[in-house]
Amino acid sequence: MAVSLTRDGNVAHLIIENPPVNAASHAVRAGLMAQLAQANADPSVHAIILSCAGRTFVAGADVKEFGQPPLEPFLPNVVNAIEASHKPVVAAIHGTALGGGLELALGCHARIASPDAEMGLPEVKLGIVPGAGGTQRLPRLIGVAKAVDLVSTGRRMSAAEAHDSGLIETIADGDLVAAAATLARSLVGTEPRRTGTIPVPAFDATEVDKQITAVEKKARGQQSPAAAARLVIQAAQLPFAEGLAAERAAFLELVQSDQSKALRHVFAAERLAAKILGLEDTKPRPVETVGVVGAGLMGAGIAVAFLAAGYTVRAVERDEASAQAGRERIEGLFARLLKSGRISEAARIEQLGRLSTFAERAQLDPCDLVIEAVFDDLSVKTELFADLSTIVRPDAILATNTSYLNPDQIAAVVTNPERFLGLHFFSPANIMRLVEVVRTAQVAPDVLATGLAVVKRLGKLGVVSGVCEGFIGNRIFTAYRRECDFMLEDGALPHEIDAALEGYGFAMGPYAVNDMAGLDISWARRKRNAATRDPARRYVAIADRLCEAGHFGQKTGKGYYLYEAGRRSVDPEVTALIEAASQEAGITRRAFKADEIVARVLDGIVAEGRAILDEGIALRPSDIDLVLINGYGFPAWRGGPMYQAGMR
Ligand code: 3H9
Repeated sequence: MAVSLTRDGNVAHLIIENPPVNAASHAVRAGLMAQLAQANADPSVHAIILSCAGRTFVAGADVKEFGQPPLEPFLPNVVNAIEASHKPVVAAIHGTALGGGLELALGCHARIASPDAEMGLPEVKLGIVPGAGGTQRLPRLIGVAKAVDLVSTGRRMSAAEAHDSGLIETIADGDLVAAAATLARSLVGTEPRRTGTIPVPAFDATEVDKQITAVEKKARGQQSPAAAARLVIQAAQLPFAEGLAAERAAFLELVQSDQSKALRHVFAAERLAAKILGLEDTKPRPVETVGVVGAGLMGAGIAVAFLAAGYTVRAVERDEASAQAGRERIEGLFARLLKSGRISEAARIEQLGRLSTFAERAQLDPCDLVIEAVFDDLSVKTELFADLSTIVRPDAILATNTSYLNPDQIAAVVTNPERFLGLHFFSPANIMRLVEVVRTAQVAPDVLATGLAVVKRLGKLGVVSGVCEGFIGNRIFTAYRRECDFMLEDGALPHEIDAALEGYGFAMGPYAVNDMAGLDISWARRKRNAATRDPARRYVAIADRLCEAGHFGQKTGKGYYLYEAGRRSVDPEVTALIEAASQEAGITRRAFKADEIVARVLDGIVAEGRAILDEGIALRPSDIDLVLINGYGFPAWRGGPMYQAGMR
């Protein structure tokens, strides 16, 4: 039975059991209605607790039911029935109360949570708005500004934040259900506090308008974040029942939208990415102590990511001064996290307490996993891994963070090469969610499984890639850039290409990205590869010309654009240089419309994506979608390039 009823004296206990995440499927909704009615009809019941079995409170509506004809009772009616109960109902929350799960809790008359519980309304991430009263009840408890933040970002609140903001009454000390029963008993005989009857606290309308403008800008074409935010404002403007009706109408409309379908594809793709044929029953190796070799920008970001996930980190640099500089870099990243409010001072101290920095590689000997982030050069890496092979246990895992080198060539120097794989992080590594887990030729199944498990514990998204130059992401990005450079030489200008792609929803156009990253890194690579380049292939020399003219990007104040006083503008010198390059190549320049630019880029990406699939480098089209969305700013609400191309 999806919902059972047990008794503890005069308290009835409704327990939802619908593994794996207690989604509010039809059986749960029907069970809740039936058991609630029974508890209310029984005169010996004076109060009710709602809790869940298993690892979490209800994590949301059942996404598998979206797109199917809805079956009664609908979730909003279940929440209304709980709210209307004349006996007090207490939600006992553990794990993650998300979406429809939090909406169920909002319908209860009091909420108590475990200290490690999290709560949120992540519907916008699925291209929808909450559909069971979330936008109308939440502001009544936590105020409009905070509710706008939560519904438009979909972020989760910790139990502590939920308590401070008034979302929950208590954090349980010890046994959650026992504490919930005590709370429920204390409410017996009092009038239930119905969230829908609480007035929305006064708020600063000008400030909230600004907040919504910022939400719209950040959404880059996605509808649901601003729609959810506006519904929160309506909670303050409309009678409760009308607000609920407006929310339901918006939910039903958005759930049918192309944006929601695309985002549901992304949701499913993320779960699928973790499922690797042949690894179903493979147990990952235990990893607690992690070595990071090289504490530059990338290494420091990687170290912070591991520390934040609870690992013990030993970072190694080549000498004392570099080790000290590395420590300072890591501390600097933590200082930034603290300043932006992403972590507390207590967490910063605790996490940094698990870091040691050294100038000797021998100090890596207790590590279960060592990942390198040193200069991307084959001889540097082979020397390092040959040495590491003699330092760590024979079963300790070794990983390279190389972007372009062939990991199988590095594996050749590793003793027990089956413990070697690639973990390709994206910069800044403590922020970017994507990690390509690179399947080397000899990697053991449990080592690959460990790579995926570690990435998951980091809170990141792992996508398995085979070995090829640039793996999935950089190889496709090279094709994408090639297409843009062809258009540059044929007649488009950098700001036109960037504007077209940003208009499509990309976080940033490729030339603005390149200016930020620096033009010199890829210039050095092109020079290294010049001798082996196929002379029959079209080659656009504009990037080389820019570098020769000292345009290395933002750091030199000029790249594809001019940077003055922190402002970016079109650089006439660059326009002249591009026009000269076209002339030199014998090309008569022509105008490009935004649509054509976008179509050319998408075609280029999809063609390379198909090649990558044919070669078995990516396991499925949806993995390519995830890489582009999470590593290269492709708009998630379009579902990814392969989804757009109909490969679903
Ligand atoms: C909503 O609530 C709308 C309402 O406002 C209005 C309604 C009228 N449904 O992620 P995991 C499955 S919208 C069905 O690997 P974790 C998932 O597919 C919803 N299934 O675990 C996977 O199955 P499988 C708002 C779901 O521990 C398994 O559970 N809620 C759902 O890393 C394990 O998932 C959300 O958006 C679902 N809602 O993370 C929450 N959720 O093993 C979305 C998960 O067959 N969920 N599954 O592949 C999450 O964020 C994470 O799953 C969670 C657990 C944090 C809960």
